[in-house]
Amino acid sequence: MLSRRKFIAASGATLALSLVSPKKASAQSLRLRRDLTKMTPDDRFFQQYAEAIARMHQLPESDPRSWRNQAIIHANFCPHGTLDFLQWHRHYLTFFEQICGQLIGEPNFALAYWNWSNQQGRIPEPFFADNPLNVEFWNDPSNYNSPSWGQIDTVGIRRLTENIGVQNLRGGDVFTEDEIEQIRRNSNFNLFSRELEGSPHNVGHVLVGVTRSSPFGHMASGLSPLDPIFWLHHCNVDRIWAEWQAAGNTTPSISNEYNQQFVNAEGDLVRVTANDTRDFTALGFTYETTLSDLTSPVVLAFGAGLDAPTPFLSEFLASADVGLRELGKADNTEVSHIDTATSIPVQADNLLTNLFGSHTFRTNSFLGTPRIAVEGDRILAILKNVTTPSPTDDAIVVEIFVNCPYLSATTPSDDPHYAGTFSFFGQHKPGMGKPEFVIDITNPLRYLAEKGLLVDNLVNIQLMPLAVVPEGRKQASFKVETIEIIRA
Ligand SMILES: [Cu+2]
Repeated sequence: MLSRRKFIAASGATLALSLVSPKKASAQSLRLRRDLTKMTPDDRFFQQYAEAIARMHQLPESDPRSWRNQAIIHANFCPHGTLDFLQWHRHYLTFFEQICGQLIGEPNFALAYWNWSNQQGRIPEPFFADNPLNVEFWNDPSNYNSPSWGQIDTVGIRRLTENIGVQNLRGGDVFTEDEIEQIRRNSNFNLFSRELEGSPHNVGHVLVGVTRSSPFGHMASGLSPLDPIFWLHHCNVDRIWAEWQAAGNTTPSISNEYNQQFVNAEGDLVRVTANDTRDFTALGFTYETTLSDLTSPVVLAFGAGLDAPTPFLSEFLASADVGLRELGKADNTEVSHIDTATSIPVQADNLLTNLFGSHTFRTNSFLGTPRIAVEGDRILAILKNVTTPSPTDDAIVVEIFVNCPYLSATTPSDDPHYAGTFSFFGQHKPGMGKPEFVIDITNPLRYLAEKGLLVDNLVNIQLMPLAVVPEGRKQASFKVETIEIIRA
């Protein structure tokens, strides 16, 4: 199989070109969010965060900053499956971070990001010790009836242990650095946001929260913020968005207003908008990984047979937003069930031509320095109008394969026909449209093309829903009504 990770270093690797860099405040004045998985157990962060959680538990029920009230904000207002998913959660994290800082008297207190790509996606040791970071330490019952999630009854447990990380579980390959990098390469915000949400974000909630049997752990529900790891899980989602932004990609304007949803460090309700989040340094924080300047971009090339581009970098910048092109679309009426493959054939025009075209994209994830890169075009499957399982039956991961003649529930995810995985999380809000999921199918298509198996331009998208734990609820069913194949 081709390795898209192998890159050919460009000729004339260092190009002296000054680029427009995103607005940057001085790094010292910003709260610096660091990688949780690289901290030693005696890092000050653990003690500060534990103290903040303890203080929030001590606040009276009437204080909107209490641990439970902060979690209820999520159950009442969080948007999932919408295009302000990232913006809403960025506000949510930032106000929470300021509340923590206020309560412990450390205004520079910064959250940390749980980098699932590191250490097989394990949670560090202090989260299992006898202290406020351990979800079992409090054992808060959720017991809440939410307008969008219905009755939530979860308890303080997690499926992960000190030795089992999310990458060790079925569906866990969405957390590898290769997969995250693939998501960051979407220069289109909608595709980027949906892939980030549906795959590592949703799968993370489900794999952490779905335990052997009901009641599940908090992370599987709308009251997931009752688990201290929630905030650091979302911080990692936010970090990936910040890196995508720092590389020069554009988040479109979304006019949503969030009035009286969040409270500030003093506990006062605030009025904010989705667009307020686009410049994260204006919100007072940054990440270790977004600090580098856009001063020495290097051109890299990805994919078989690609040479690094020779024209001037400015031309690549101008063309970095590759046009999206629909190659094919199909409707489906078949309902999907656990352990059973659903196959949806889509006729895609000019598949081979598009599979071996190329375009540039922006990334800052190599050695921490922003780069312009060229790669072979990618083909994405967009699963549209998805009728979701009921909230009590959605403890599943859905693996996607392409043109696999022998697909069964035991086909492993390192099979060359495997494309990606998504889960359902929080897409039940009344009146909300049916969610969409974005799956990158380039790798299996390139494998098939190399084997000469793509002659008739037929892309057979196969869904394999799997119960997260065998003891979990197994009756989940859902329907993907439309599939679109696009070139990105
Ligand atoms: Cu979430």
